[in-house]
Amino acid sequence: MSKDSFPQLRNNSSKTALVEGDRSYTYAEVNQRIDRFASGLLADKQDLEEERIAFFLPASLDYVTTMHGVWRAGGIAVPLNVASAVAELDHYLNCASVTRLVTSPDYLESLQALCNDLNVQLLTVDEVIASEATALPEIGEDRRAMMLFTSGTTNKPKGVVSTHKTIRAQITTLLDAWAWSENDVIPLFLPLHHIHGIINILSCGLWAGATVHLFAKFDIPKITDEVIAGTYNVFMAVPTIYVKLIQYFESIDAERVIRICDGFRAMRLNISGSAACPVKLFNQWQELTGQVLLERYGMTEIGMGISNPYDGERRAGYVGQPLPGVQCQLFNEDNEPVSEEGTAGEIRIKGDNVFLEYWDNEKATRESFKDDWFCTGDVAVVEDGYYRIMGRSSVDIIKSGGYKLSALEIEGVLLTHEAIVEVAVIGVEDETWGEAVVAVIGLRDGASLDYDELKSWCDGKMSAYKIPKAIKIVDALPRNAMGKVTKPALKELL
Ligand code: MLC
Ligand code: AMP
Repeated sequence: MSKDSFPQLRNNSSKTALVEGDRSYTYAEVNQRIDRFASGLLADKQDLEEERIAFFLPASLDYVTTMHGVWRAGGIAVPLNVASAVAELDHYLNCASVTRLVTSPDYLESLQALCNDLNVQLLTVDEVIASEATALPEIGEDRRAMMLFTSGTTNKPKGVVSTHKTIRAQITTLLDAWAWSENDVIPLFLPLHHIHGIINILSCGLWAGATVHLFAKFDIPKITDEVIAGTYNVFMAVPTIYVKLIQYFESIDAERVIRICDGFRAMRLNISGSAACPVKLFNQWQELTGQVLLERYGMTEIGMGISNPYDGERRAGYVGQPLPGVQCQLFNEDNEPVSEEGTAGEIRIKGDNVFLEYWDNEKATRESFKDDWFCTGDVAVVEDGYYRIMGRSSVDIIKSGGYKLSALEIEGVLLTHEAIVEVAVIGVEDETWGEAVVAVIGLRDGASLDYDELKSWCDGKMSAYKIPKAIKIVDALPRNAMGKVTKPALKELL
């Protein structure tokens, strides 16, 4: 495969690729470390032949080393959510038949028992790295490269598999569309088990030869200090981050607010995505910083599909137009293409950017495509040439802080609580999170439950961001004639 088809670090110079805390690493250093890691993974093998190697690592040099090392050695990279409860990892490791899990020394103790149970080898990056690089395999671009987990409407996340070609297409369309260059400097604070952080920020940045500053979490004081210092010229985030920045401005002195806003004003680009950017937020951000947010639409299965333009009108409340190389068509409920403006339809996508398959789930893969179009489940309308996302039909998908959460998955965990006999989890409109998770609960006779008690019970059983923000106890959940809980009716009860 030509070097150009591989999702790689294209620069090999003394230019800074990554900044982590007070350390920085050049492209040459990172590349060399990746080669040694890939060699260590291979040991005496020629090629990992799509072995699934998972990693549980925050944004760090080690993360980049592992991701690219797995790619260069011919494996499938399975990045895990470091905010996951250990109990949730079981599904990912099993589903992907992971053989090795790479982590940092900090997590070894908490992961060891699970790895023993599943017969997965647990390793640190330093344990894998070989003393010198050996020959690495040639890898065809149609080979599987990465598996990310996404919450569907079923209660267990599915493994979305992309090939090297998919990843390259997802990266290269954005490099042109958003005018990436090696002069760019971007902070990365989003989680690295989703495409927003992995593709749009980390992979685009490294492919462009830019500099990526890595943060294990969204550390507002530190990141805004750097914004004041003029460190970054590009900023990409979910709407909740912009809301949190505005809330932060309300808690600090006016002079610092001005300096932070000036820092944003000087940037070449601020992007919002992963969830709808409310028009109010779009306007507030423009008033504060002069930045006209570029909103775009994407999905784990397709990378980015639709984007407002870099040059040209960025319209509040709209996601723009299909990106170059991405075919996009709306379809009505009768499965017919919608061609006129103003008529809503489901977004369907074709192109090299579309994933290969759901891992080990031929049925789900088959059902998600119609006539070679990938069916996103998102409904949109075109108005004056721009797409507007109207939402997705399932009430069982909650959109919170840029995450897509499965209500059924959360219900499944809550039902294991001894006081709970029935539960419905719903998303309730919320200014900060987009939607906040709320659980409506029916209790066993004579049982009682308060919110704090439930919240601490949930700790360790699910990622913190899935834990309901509020609960409501009811005598009985409203059900339809089929006995199914009517969630829209529930929202009216709150
Ligand atoms: C954190 N909390 C959340 C939450 N994240 N609650 C609801 N929804 C969320 N998403 C809760 C925690 O449980 C905690 O609760 C409190 O908020 C503070 O936690 P924190 O970790 O300190 O919060 P913070 O760092 O501010 O995190 C907010 C965030 C994070 C916005 C940075 O949620 C995040 O990184 N979201 C982005 C997810 C993402 O990358 N999505 C892209 C998917 S890809 P308590 O009670 O303990 O105080 C995709 C395709 C595409 O969708 O188009 O991009
Ligand atoms: P995920 O499955 O986690 O990759 O999340 C993808 C989903 O996020 C999409 O199917 C959309 O529902 C939603 N999404 C992404 N970007 C936007 C946006 N700009 N506006 C509205 N929804 C969005």
